[in-house]
Amino acid sequence: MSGAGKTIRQRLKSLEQHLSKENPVLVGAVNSYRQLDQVGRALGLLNSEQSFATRISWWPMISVLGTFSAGKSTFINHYLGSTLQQTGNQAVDDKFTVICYGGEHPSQSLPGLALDADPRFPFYQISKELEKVASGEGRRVDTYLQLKTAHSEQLRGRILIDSPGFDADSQRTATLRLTNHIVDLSDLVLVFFDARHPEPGAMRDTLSHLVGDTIRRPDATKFVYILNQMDTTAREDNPEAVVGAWQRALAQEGLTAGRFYSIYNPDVAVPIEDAGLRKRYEAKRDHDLAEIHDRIQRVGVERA
Ligand SMILES: Nc1nc2c(ncn2[C@@H]2O[C@H](COP(=O)(O)OP(=O)(O)OP(=O)(O)O)[C@@H](O)[C@H]2O)c(=O)[nH]1
Ligand SMILES: [Mg+2]
Repeated sequence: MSGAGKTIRQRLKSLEQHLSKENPVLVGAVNSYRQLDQVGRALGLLNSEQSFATRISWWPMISVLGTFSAGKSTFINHYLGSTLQQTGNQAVDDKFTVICYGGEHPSQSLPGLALDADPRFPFYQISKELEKVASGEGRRVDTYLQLKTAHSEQLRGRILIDSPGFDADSQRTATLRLTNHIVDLSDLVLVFFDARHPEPGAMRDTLSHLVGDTIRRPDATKFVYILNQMDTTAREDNPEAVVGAWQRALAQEGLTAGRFYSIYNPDVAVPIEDAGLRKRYEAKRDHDLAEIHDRIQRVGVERA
């Protein structure tokens, strides 16, 4: 595994090597952390095997959250241009998946322990945090997290996080803790909802947890709200009504600012027979999808 037995010095060295391939402007920052660590050790804030460098995310992070089967994984696959993530209507993924650039190598899957042991990722020693909120769960970090590498240029210099469908009622404390951790560290948070269930009832829990808590944040602008599967409204041709109901539900949770998008996935959408209607739907989708992709692309640049 990436370095369970490595010293912090070796870890920082390998952090530099990875950064030089993906995000060269940040290489110099590692040294600043070495200096800061010396100060931290002198003050007794760090022991010899700790580093401030492990307390931030070195990779700009984009996370995808939202309701069950809203199309989170399908969106990520489409963005990456590969079938990395499993999709389907049966709650297929019950883990958070950290997706990072794998260079020329074929995709690889690694257990959550790899993330727990690697300071390049924002889950370094997360098992300790899980243990704090839910005794015994720290050891089970593999059931909550996995790491995947993919050969996609879209991933160079950034990481994407796919998440299991959010359901506050049945969510374990450890999952909620991880969700908060991810939201805190993310540069951009895409919150997915499903146009098949735009009414408040189906998404109340998700709304109050994911949205209700976000409005008071100083970094509220990093949240983007996406109503997906808009193709399913074509049969009744009522996209405005569906979007309106959804936006009212968000407003009820106190959310009136932020970016709202409505899209559907070109790869899996129900075909729209009527040519005029199809054009209208495609135009709206392409416009919104382009803006979302642009936001994702900009994340890496803005950070650097
Ligand atoms: N019609 C239509 N179907 C979609 C769209 N996006 C995704 N789907 C389908 O919806 C189902 C769920 O998609 P996923 O991508 O697995 O959804 P998810 O949000 O990752 O689901 P969980 O990880 O289980 O929460 C799959 O059968 C997809 O093919 C869309 O825009 N339109
Ligand atoms: Mg999924």
